[in-house]
Amino acid sequence: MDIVELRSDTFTRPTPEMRKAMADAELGDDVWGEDPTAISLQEHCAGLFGMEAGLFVPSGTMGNEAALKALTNPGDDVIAESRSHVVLYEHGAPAVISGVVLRLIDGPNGRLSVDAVAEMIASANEHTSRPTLVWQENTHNMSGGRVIPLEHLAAVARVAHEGGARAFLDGARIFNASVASGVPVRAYGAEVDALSFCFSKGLGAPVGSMLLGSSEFIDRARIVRQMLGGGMRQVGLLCAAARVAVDTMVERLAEDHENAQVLAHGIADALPGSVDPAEVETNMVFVDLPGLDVEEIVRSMWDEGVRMAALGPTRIRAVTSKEVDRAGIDRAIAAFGQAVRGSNAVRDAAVAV
Ligand code: TLP
Repeated sequence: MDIVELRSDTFTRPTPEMRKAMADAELGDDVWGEDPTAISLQEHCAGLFGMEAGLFVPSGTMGNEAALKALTNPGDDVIAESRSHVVLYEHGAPAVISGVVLRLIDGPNGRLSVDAVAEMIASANEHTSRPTLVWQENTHNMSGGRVIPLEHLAAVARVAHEGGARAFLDGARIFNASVASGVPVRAYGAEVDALSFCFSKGLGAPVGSMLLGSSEFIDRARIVRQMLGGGMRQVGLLCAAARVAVDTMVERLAEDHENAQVLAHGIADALPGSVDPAEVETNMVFVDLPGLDVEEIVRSMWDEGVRMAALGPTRIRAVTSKEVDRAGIDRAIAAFGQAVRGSNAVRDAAVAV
């Protein structure tokens, strides 16, 4: 049975063109700064985002953590939205690696309130510590892959800068944001001091992320990457696939966004109120199932070859990617409908009526 993989866009596998580029890549020792394929990718990506320099890192998590350490000193405060990846999914690394304190703000749709950030920075005095970094995420994963509009991102960065703090962007899926909004990635890059993005999600490369910023920042980040064991030798092998990803896989993200829309509508038809398709802006569909047995529904879909991820007791996440075509989406909708109709809770409710 073909699997319809919707747990994450991290499941994407490299294209034949990526494998060929890997086989043909010109290589050197990147810890010595001599891998031509890595150098060329870093320069190319810096150019795309209008930044001075770039650094290839093994993962989005390492990119985030190396950036944090390069941009802060131990004891600093960092403002972040409370459901950001850096807050929820990096196992306390900001505290362990950088010794920073995350100051959290709940942001509807992943957006930090400009006023809340300004107030947090302004209230610093000799008694309260001063935030030195403001962290944004675009698209914002845990709010359902929502796009942070450029003007909002810029307004948050502006109050950070006015308060003497720097602005960072976790742009793991910045190309999804760009394709969905029509805003070039360069425009996002212009608003922040540094950013990271991933090759290994919707863009389909097997491994890797890019850190971008000033040359001074990248020099510091390179040392942190080494400290974390992320200095890799003939890394051009991976950079070659990443280059194919940025060169050929960006525009097709629109297809993933369309598929997410179709999926959201299908799920909303099967179970009205569980998802609002108007809130699906990119490749993620969050489905709310209060009162239903989420584990049972996920298992039932799994038996039909459809994989979605349970996000806690009442919610499911489905992420579209190049691994799933329209026929796969149709199968996912059918499997969801069947799972919900077969769910104990729905059956019990029907009996009660
Ligand atoms: N996100 C993964 C999981 O870790 C949750 C996923 O399946 O969505 N920033 C953001 C916004 C991310 O969504 C992720 C991965 C990362 C950073 C980390 O990237 P990796 O997995 O390369 O360390």
